[in-house]
Amino acid sequence: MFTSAQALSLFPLLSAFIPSALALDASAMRSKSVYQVITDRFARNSSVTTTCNVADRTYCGGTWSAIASELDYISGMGFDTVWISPVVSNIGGTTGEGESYHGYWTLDPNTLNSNFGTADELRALSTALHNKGMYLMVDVVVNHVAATSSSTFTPSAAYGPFSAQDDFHPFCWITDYSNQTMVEQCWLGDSSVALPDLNTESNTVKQYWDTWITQLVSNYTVDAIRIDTVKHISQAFWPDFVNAAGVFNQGEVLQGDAAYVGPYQNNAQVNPFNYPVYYPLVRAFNGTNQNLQELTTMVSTVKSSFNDPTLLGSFLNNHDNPRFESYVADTSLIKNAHAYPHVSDGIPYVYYGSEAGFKGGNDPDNREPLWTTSYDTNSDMYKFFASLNAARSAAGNASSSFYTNQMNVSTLSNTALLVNKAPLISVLSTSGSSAADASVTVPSSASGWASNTKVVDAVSCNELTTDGSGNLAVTIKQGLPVVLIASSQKGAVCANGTTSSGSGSGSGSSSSSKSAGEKTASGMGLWMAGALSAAVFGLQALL
Ligand SMILES: *[C@@H]1O[C@H](CO)[C@@H](O)[C@H](O)[C@H]1NC(C)=O
Ligand SMILES: *[C@@H]1O[C@H](CO)[C@@H](O)[C@H](O)[C@H]1NC(C)=O
Ligand SMILES: *[C@@H]1O[C@H](CO)[C@@H](O)[C@H](O)[C@H]1NC(C)=O
Ligand SMILES: *[C@@H]1O[C@H](CO)[C@@H](O)[C@H](O)[C@H]1NC(C)=O
Ligand SMILES: *[C@@H]1O[C@H](CO)[C@@H](O)[C@H](O)[C@H]1NC(C)=O
Ligand SMILES: *[C@@H]1O[C@H](CO)[C@@H](O)[C@H](O)[C@H]1NC(C)=O
Ligand SMILES: CC(=O)N[C@H]1CO[C@H](CO)[C@@H](O)[C@@H]1O
Repeated sequence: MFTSAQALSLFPLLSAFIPSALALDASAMRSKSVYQVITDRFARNSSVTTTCNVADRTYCGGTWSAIASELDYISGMGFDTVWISPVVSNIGGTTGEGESYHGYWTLDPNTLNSNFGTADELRALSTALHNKGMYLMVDVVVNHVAATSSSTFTPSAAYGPFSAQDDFHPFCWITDYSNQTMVEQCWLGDSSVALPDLNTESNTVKQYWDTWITQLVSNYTVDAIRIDTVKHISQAFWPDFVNAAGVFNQGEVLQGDAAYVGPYQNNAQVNPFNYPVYYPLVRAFNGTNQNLQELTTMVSTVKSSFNDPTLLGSFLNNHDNPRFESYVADTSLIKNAHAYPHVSDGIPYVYYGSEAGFKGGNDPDNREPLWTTSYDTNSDMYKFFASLNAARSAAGNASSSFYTNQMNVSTLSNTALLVNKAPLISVLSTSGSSAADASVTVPSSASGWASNTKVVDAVSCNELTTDGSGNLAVTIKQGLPVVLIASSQKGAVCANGTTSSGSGSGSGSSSSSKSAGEKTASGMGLWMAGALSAAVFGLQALL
């Protein structure tokens, strides 16, 4: 988790006593695993007891301090980075689309959204994360502000820095998404809520945002940023902005076409979420025995379209799309689909509530309050995510090139996908939980495993051994995913040797979520020791 090389790389920052010593760069980010929350919906003070009805689209009371009080729930699953909603003040009142509880309707980027807390409370969340060896990712919106109507919108002091007409592109709705000029210069939104489009070609606007992001990152010791609506700003805007941020960025380019999305990484220096893989991924597991070809083809297309696919954001669910669980009820299909982002190239993102079995469809249904679940750490899916994070972390510990080596994906049968990201090798299945046992072979030529190699499945905790030629016979039971790593990692992925996620075998005891928590605690000890020695090294070098 904290190598001596990473410790050394922190030296210049620590020696200058800048609190942003933890900031994540691309290389550090590859080993992270992100849990996305909607600040308003993840946790609130227990003194607030009003009913949160998602259909109302109103503020339900979630705060930064309440997130800080539930970090063990997040780290207990093995996530180390928390993505929170945009933090700046939003338009008030009720619109035809409810209130600004999600944080995406900016009013004044110079002030914070007081519904979520104070500046001190945001800093306290950042500190609480860092004290646990975790990281803060903040969502930022720079494309637009918000107004209740396009016709009555007038720039004013209420918009903080953006009070001049020249700060905005003239009004027009985006009506043709194939016209990139229109996508960049016309407005998002509709007659209920218009999103006045900032003139990001103006030097005043551009300079403001570059300074703003530097200060935001510094004021709250932000470790990484998530950038909203990236494709709605010209590519030329981004390099200066992301350099001013100085931390890793993951950006929303909401498009499934890899040829369209690729240049945002290759030229604009934004690391997009992997929407090109998202759509085929959903379709691959959206029912039993779906065709896997579209997914395997897209993996190749992504490899040739992006400079570095290992820096893309991998996800199955988020706040903008119907939860996968709104399409599919089969628990095995759900597990296979969720496994993919963790066992493949890129940085895995899990949307809060996936561990709790939430199945909300389109916005606003997919923005359920989590407090109704009492933060259950014993659910099957909670333990499943702990297993996935442990497997990924163990693979990263076992091989220094795990995160940077590109995977190879192929089919082993009509219903079995081989995701080879050695030393983590997974067999994902579309056969569903009521399928009969099925046998497939992971060939030595793909895995690189020698004869008689012992491996363990991080999901079932079953041990398997390759044959005399290094080939591995794998039995897919109940359509569950199989996530394989060398048996030497068994202690790391299967403490107590019991199943961690209700597979067909093993006792399924509840101890594994506890052991995941314990692992995090001991990992923190190591992390503190690393930070301390880096600080001491920094001081010595200064003297
Ligand atoms: C909840 O509110 C009370 C009273 O304002 C405060 O003392 C407490 O710290 C709050 N807890 C959290 C988790 O925000
Ligand atoms: C694209 O949109 C811009 C801005 O609205 C407009 O000026 C231009 O005519 C459009 N181009 C085409 C080919 O429609
Ligand atoms: C950062 O803090 C400084 C000093 O308090 C303040 O002037 C500035 O507006 C803050 N910027 C942001 C983006 O929080
Ligand atoms: C998934 O399948 C359902 C039908 O079972 C369909 O309505 C839905 O559109 C599909 N979702 C996607 C993203 O393909
Ligand atoms: C994927 O295949 C390429 C070409 O055969 C190989 O160089 C690479 O190491 C493979 N990746 C993994 C993770 O095995
Ligand atoms: C990987 O190594 C880190 C740092 O030594 C440790 O905290 C973590 O528990 C390890 N992960 C696994 C799954 O063993
Ligand atoms: C060998 C081993 O890891 N044993 C542990 C199994 O889980 C229990 C409960 O969490 C621990 O107390 C044991 O130490």
